[in-house]
Amino acid sequence: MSLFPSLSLLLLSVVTASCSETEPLESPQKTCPVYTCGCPGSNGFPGKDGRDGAKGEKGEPGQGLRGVQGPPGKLGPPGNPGPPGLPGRVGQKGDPGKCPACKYDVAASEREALHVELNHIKKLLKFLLGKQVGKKFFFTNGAKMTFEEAKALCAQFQGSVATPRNAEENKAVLDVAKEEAFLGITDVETEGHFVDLTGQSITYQNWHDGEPNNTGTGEHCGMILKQEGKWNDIACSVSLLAVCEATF
Ligand code: FUC
Ligand code: CA
Repeated sequence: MSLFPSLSLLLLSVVTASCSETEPLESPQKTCPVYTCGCPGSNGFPGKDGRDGAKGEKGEPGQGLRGVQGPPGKLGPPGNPGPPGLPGRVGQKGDPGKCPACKYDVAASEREALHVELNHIKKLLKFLLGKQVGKKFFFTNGAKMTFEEAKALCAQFQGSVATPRNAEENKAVLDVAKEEAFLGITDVETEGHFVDLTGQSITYQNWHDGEPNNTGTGEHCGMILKQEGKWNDIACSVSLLAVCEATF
């Protein structure tokens, strides 16, 4: 270590000690015995506080006890909709719905009773009519009328003027008709081409020899003769027995 700093310090101490034992500087006789310079003044008051320093780094967690858990935070925003789930099982069959157009809602027990009664009436009607071929029934009220009147009468029973489609049906019509009766065929649209009342060409025919001959002022309706159930064309305006056909 150099001796110079220590020597300087020692010298400064001597000067300071000397100055502290001398009279105030205002006295002209009191001078520094070593140097001609003045003595250092006494320390001033501390200066003002400096500005706040830069923010320090976050400290380590404290060692004290952990505080109680705070209240739950605010509700977050709703999440995105999830994918559609698997289809559910097929449910049980529901009750029959009510018919909005129906004025009355008929109970099932009442419907069953009506069904039984309707079947009873059908059975009686078939017995009285007697003439059935397959599902088709032939019947008459015994009255005579024009062809147009016969059509209107049969329409009341959701039926038609009797139109035999084969020999069996033709025999049934003959059995019902106690006299000559209209058939449901006409050639009013095309002379000589007889069609049924729906406009369809007929495939079964049983014309008498020489018929249809369209005699007189014209004969555009068909009829069944009592002779072997043969057919003749006749004027539609004449009055003949009306025989109807319908299914039940
Ligand atoms: C035959 C028939 C006519 C009529 C007349 C009386 O000439 O062809 O349709 O029935 O007889
Ligand atoms: Ca004729």
